[in-house]
Parts: sequence; structure tokens; C-alpha cells
Amino acid sequence: MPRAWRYAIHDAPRVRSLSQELGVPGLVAQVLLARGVENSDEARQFLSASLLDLHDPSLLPGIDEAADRIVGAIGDDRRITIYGDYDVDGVTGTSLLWHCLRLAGARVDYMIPDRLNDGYGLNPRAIQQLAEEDRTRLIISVDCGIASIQEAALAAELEMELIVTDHHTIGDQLPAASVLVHPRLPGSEYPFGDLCGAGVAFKLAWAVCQRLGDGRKASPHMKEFLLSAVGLAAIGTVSDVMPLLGENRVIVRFGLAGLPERSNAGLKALLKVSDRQPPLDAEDVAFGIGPRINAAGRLQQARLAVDLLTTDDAERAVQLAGHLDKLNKDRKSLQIRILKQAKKQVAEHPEWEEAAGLVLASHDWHAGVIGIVANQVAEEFEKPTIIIAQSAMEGIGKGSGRSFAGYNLYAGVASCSDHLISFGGHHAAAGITIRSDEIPAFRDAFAAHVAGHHEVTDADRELRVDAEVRLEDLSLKAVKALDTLSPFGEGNPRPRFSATGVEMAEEPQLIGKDQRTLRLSLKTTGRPLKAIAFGRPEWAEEIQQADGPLSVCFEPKINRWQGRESVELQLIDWKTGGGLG
Ligand SMILES: [Mn+2]
Repeated sequence: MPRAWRYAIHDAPRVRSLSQELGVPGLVAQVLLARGVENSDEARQFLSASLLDLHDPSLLPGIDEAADRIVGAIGDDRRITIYGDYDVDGVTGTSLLWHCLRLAGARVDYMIPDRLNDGYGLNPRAIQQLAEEDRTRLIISVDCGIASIQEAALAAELEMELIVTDHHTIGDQLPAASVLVHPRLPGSEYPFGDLCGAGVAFKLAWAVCQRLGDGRKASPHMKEFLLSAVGLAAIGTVSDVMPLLGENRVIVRFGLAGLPERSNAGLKALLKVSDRQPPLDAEDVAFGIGPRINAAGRLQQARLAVDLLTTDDAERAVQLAGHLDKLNKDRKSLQIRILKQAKKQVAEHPEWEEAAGLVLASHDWHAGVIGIVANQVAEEFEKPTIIIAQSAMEGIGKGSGRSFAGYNLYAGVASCSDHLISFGGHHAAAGITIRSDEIPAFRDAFAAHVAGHHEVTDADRELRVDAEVRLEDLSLKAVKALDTLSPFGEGNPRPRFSATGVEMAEEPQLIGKDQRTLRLSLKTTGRPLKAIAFGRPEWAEEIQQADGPLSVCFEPKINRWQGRESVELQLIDWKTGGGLG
């Protein structure tokens, strides 16, 4: 189905005056206005995004008491155990706090739960084990714990000191930990609620460094540590799909810029196997570095990724990075196979495709990757989707779901809880545990809930376009200037434009290993521009058969190849005819 292109309002006089006031190309001014920047002050602040814009750590609820307790534990030579989540955010947050405490002279170690066996958050078995080994230790959770009511109660009962640092949604009840550090605690006046778990851990590390310095400023080598820790916080922020605005924009921009120089042995090795060259952008993290870190927890143990990010042994780092790279390749092929099988299941059950929501299950699927596949299936069929990996032995399935177009998946799953052993999640994603014999009934109940509470409208399928431009306006200089608006990602998407009256300067070509990338040369009146389209091989023929000039929708990028830079357009959509869509 063709998608409508939705244009941001174009106010030519405002674009002109903002462009003059800021001394930036009109293209940059237009995108700023399209994104809701109101005036030149706001625009300047957005563009400058300086480290000085980071908020004072002590504004974060609980942080002063947490830092004092940590410094106290170090002074008493008590053991400190960081308990981190198994995803990239948890792994990077754990690693950066570990580095900080190590530098501060602490006896520090870490524990990461098993994604498939322990599941998310603190668990009673882990608390018991930590207590049995050393009841005097201080436990610090990273990127989890705010929902661990029972576990915090258990720690209190065992008289263990527990600091919870987290950023996840706060439930009806708060855990009875020694201290809670969270940007959105009741009564919080922290100016930015969208820090990720590694962002919160970074703030805590900063507060600890302040205490070990002169109370305000960290000592020089602690300061150098903090600058390198921004890189780890940036990886967590991008991988957790946090909005890249406000404080996160500062963290990601500076973190990524500093990564090549300031990386520890593990990150260096990871950058190398990811084959990502500076300048690094958020997409290098989202598609290169992040998935490799995540592969550890999906297929084996996330602990391996923390081992990598905390080792100072270059040889071991290369080994571990190579291992994660291999796991990531395995993850990819598993994902491709499961996606194929999932699509086949739908093709074999036309009545499922008719339904408003999809529930697919198999004994042959790996529970570590079903969430990513659910996302792909939801996009492909444009409906909320739950993918279940069944265990033949136990007659139980673990499912992971992704929403589509604003449907509240958590509410949907909760409404079918009669069929489930357990469930959890939020608006956009959910996890379930289910008895295999309940799957058919759950499928019907879930599809009925989606049908009754959700309708995909054309507005859900619209393509956002920042402006219509002329291809001639996309000079190397202008496209480079657009990079001042980066990092691009959640909350701050890559600028997207359209152009009309476009013709092919050459025949479209299919390239790449699997011939699924389309290469085009687009032309209006000036010099032709190179364009590519990923995963749309069918466009080659369709474009050639199209009658007359095209309208194209694209995202311009700088292509760097063998030291040369050129403008390349990533084609998002196209249609015949010239008028506004
Ligand atoms: Mn997180």
C-alpha cells in the first residue's frame, strides 16, 4: 500500500530569518523549525549541546546518599557488587561503574543475571547467594531493581545494604532498598526524565568522583575517567532507544566523538571487529556495536560483554570481541531462519493473517532472539505480534511481543492473563510465559483484544518529511551542515526530504552480496546524485517502468570512501508524478 508523505510546515520567511540569525544554511534552519524549535535561542542551545549542559548529579534523587554510602563502603574495605541488567544499557552501566569504583580503590565485582533462566531484574536466588558469600557487601543495581519489591525486602531481611539505580517505569510500590536513585522518583525535580540506566550510573560515578576529589571537582585522573565513561553511557543511551534530546543528546554526541581515542581495551577491540570507522554516529552503535554486546546475553551470558568492557588485557579483549562477533553472526542467522519460518506459518494460516494481531509459536525457535523477530513480523504485517519459543520438555513457551502503531500491547496481554502463567512489559513491548496447550485460546483472545482496541489508520503509516528541496541544494557543504543536528536516532530522526521532477541519469542497478540493494543515479537539472535503497530490489523494475519524472523521498548522507567524501541519498520512497503527496 502506498504511504502518504506528511510535510512539516514550511514558513519561508521564518526559515530565512533563522538561517541569517544563526549563520547556518537554509536547509538546517528548515529542519530545526520542522522539529519544533521556536526561536534562535532554542536553536543555539540545540546546536551547541555542550558538556556544561549536563545537569549537576546532586539534582538526581537519592544520589548524594548513594555516593556517600559507596565512599563509606570503600573506606571500610567492604566488598561492592554491581548487579546489572543483561542488555546493552545494563552492561555498559555496570562496566562504567566498575571502572569508577576500581579507580577509587574499591573491592568491586559484578553479577549479571541469565536472560533466559533468571529473567529481568533482581531475583531472590541471587540475593540469597550474595548473602551467603558475604553478608556485609554493598549491592548496587544498575538498570534494574525499581520493580524488585520482594527482592529488596529479602535483602532488608538479610540486613544487606542495597542501592537501587534504575530508570524503568515506577510501579504502585517502591522497593524497600537502602537508597533509590532514579530520575522520576515521586517528588523528583531532576530536569530530565529520559536518562537510561547507564546514564544514571554515569551520574552516580560522577558523584563518587566528586567526593574523592575536593568535593566539587573530580581529581584529574578521575576527570579523565569520567570523559571516557561518557562513551559507555552513550552506547547504553542509543541501544536503549532513549530520545536523543536534552541531556542524552550531549551524552551521545560527546561520548561518540571521544570513543575512538578514549576507548578502553575492550571497546577498542569491539570497534575493530564491528568495522566502524570514525566519525562514529548513533547508527554505528545501533547496528554495529550494540548488537554485538547484546548477542552475549541473547545466546550465552551477558557477563562476557562486561568482561570485555572491563578488561585491560589487550589480548583477552581481542579474543572476547571476536567471540561476541561470532555470537552476533549466529544471532543474525537464527533471526533470519525464524523470520522465514514465522512468515511461512502466516502463509499457511490465512485466517491468522486476517486477524488484527498475530501469535506465532514453535518448538524450534531460540528464546534469545524472538523479540527482534517479533519486531520484524509486526512491521511486515503491520499488526501487533507475539512470537513464542516453546520448550518441548516442559510444555511451556516463552513469548516476546512488539506493538504496532500505538496499540497498548501491555494492556492487550494483561486482558488475556487467564491464559498466561506470567506476563510483563509496557506499551510497546511485552514478555509472556504460557502453557503450550493454551496458545490457541490465547491467540484468539489476543487478536480479539487488538481488533476491539486498535485501528491502523493512514496517519499511522505516513512518512514524515522535513521539507521539499531541489536536488541542486544538496551540496556537500549543505549536507555536512546537517550533521550539526546529529546525533540522529530516537526523538531526533535523520533529516528527510523530498524532490520532484526527478529522472534517472543511469539505469537502476542491483548490487551487494544478495542483490537486494538498489543503486540509482538521480537527476533534475544539475549534476546527478547517487542514491541507494536497501532491501527493495523490486524497485529496480518498477522505477524503470514508471512513466515520466518521479517524486522521491530520501535521507541525504555523506559517503566516505577511500578518503573521498560525496553526497549520497538513501531512498525511502518514491512515486510517479510531480505534485505534492
Ligand atoms: Mn535500560
